[in-house]
Amino acid sequence: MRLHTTTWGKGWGLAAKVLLAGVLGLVLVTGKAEALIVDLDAYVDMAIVQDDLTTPLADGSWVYIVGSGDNINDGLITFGGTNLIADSVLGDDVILARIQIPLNSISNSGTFFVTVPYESDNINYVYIRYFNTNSDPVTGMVRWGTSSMFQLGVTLGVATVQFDQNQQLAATNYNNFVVIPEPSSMNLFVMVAGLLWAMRSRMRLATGSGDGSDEGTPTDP
Ligand SMILES: [Ca+2]
Repeated sequence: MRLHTTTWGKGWGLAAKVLLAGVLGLVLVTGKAEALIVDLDAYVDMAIVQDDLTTPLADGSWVYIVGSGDNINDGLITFGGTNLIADSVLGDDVILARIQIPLNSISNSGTFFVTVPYESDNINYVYIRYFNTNSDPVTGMVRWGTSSMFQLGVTLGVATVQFDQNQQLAATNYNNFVVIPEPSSMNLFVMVAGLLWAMRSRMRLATGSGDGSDEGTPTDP
């Protein structure tokens, strides 16, 4: 009887191993079919300049690499009328990377070079958005601009885009940038504050239960 049980145990062990191998194989195969991650080599050759059209953007200035499914730059989210949110996209646009000049380039050159992985199934076009500021996050009155849209052509798993090939890029737009807290984090803050308040009240009730003088009337410290 004991021997019989052991044999069953071995059988199950083998079955489990075969099943696990099958599941792993399936995960590997489907994983390969789904994620077509491609490297984008993104750079500018000529300096991105300030609004005087001469001075390169200072070291530390922000450049966002933005992808899109279609060939339309859908722009930034506006807030309170004319304010813009730097870290925002609309439509099918996706921020692929945020970098600071002169990444992988020489100081005061107003240029950069960066390799950014992206999903080639969803992203067919790419552009850059650049700011004449090193403020993090980008806030206040800031000069900025965007490049043209460039279609991505993948060769041997790499797409290469030089963003200044049709024009010298200049930060000539001038807008006020704001940062608003995300609704989810605001809700979390209110919830945690509420929990702390409830715990404080409860602790006061527990400690004050001896004399019963000021139970349930929490006051500010
Ligand atoms: Ca788009």
